[in-house]
Amino acid sequence: MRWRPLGRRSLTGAVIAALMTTGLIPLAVTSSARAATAPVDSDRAKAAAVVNLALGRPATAGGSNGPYTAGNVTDGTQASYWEGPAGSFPQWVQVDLGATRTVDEVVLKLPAAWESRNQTLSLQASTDGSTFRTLEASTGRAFNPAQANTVPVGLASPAEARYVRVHITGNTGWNAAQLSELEVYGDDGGTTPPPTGTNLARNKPVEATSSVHNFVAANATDDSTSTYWEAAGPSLRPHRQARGRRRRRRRGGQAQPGPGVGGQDPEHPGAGP
Ligand SMILES: [Ca+2]
Repeated sequence: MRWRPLGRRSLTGAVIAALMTTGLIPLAVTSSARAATAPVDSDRAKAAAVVNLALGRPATAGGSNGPYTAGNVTDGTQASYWEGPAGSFPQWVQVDLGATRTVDEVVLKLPAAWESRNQTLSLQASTDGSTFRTLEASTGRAFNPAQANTVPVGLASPAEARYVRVHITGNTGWNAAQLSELEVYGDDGGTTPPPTGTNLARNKPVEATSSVHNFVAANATDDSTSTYWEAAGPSLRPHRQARGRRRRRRRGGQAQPGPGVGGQDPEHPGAGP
């Protein structure tokens, strides 16, 4: 049988498969493999959209009016709101997500029954809390009770952010900046807990003080009961020494002190300290 070279397509597939196996390229670059094994973007967006990364997270503002403090924008209650100092613009309110996340949508709310108004605002983001960049440029955003005073703002492209800030320069309905909820959606960073019963150690890195032959530590986390880890022999020596001393006592002999107690190793005379 004659050897036949692989066609270009087969060869490319083989190379990609080898690189994927060794982790040199991510799965995402192979569109056909991605379609077969990973959820498509729309599915991921739907799954991510149910997680409000800002809920319950610390919120701060440049200023507040009495009891209408910044924490009201992340308490999950649309009826409670933050309000900036009267007659003072611009104002800002921000949330700390606790870690840098990939954000793709921000939803702004005012109490659902309030009469309609426009607030001129921009969205900003930061990864360190001090340097902010613009996510969405300043524009008038319409809060309308017909839409439950809810304003979803889909980002033009996903952004890395730990701090998401709403910067407000005007409000047609009240002489102050106002916001009742600042919701942030995106990748939760894998913080969703795994299903109950998941073996968290499976295929994770593992170490041991020693091993013998191919009975390596990784055998303890490979999810196979037919492979096992075994420590190297020398680590068992103290037990063997103790057994030898017990035998000598039974024969009426005098046990010799072992290493570490001032004597010599009975198995290796001259090897003591
Ligand atoms: Ca609230």
